[in-house]
Amino acid sequence: MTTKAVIFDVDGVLVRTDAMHERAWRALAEREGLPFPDGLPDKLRGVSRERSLELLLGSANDRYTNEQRVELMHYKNELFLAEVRAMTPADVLPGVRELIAELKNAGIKLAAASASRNARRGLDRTDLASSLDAIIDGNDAPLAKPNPQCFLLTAQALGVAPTNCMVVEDAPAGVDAAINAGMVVVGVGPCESDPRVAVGAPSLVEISAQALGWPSRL
Ligand code: B16
Ligand code: MG
Repeated sequence: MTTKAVIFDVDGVLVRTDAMHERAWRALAEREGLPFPDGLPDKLRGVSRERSLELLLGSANDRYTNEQRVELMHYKNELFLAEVRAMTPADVLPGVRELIAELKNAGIKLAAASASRNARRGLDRTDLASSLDAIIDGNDAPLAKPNPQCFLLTAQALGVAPTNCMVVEDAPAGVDAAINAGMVVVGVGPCESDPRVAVGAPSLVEISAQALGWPSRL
């Protein structure tokens, strides 16, 4: 198998929006008097807004009407967007720009695929969008990870077969989605030691084009 494209997840892989999502959900939990257990932030990675709310509410799910749930998600999203509007290129995660430069030099196509309906804004604010050949977000791909839709649409947009794509993910739901798309996975952060990933590392600082199989020409 020849890898011709690398598809990056967005929140928690390219930009620091994972921490922004966490702060917004935490603020909502405080407003509602709900617990926010230590393990919850990692469970919210890569899953849709609707599923995130269900996980946050837990046994309190039955206490809320559908309209109230919509208001809760709106409140969280507004808090999140306030942070996104203040993003700068400093919010790109360590190692990202270096790896993108190396992969571009090696002639690899690059893309971003995210469950987030807000993903494009963060990529624009950080100037990463212009480095990517395709961006697919939660508006383009309404079927949330672990459904492979976002990765399959990204491969299609790049004109590369799914089996020639490599995905970089920080969330188990995203690893599932990539595997369901028939793609090889690089796991970072919480997915570093996931047994399903081909390469794992704490962050992209530790990953070079060479480690992914390409000779670096830098
Ligand atoms: P939104 P990713 C995911 O993005 C986030 O990891 C997850 O925490 C969030 O709930 C989801 O996007 C939906 O985001 O509410 O902004 O549409 O990791 O797939 O880039
Ligand atoms: Mg992510």
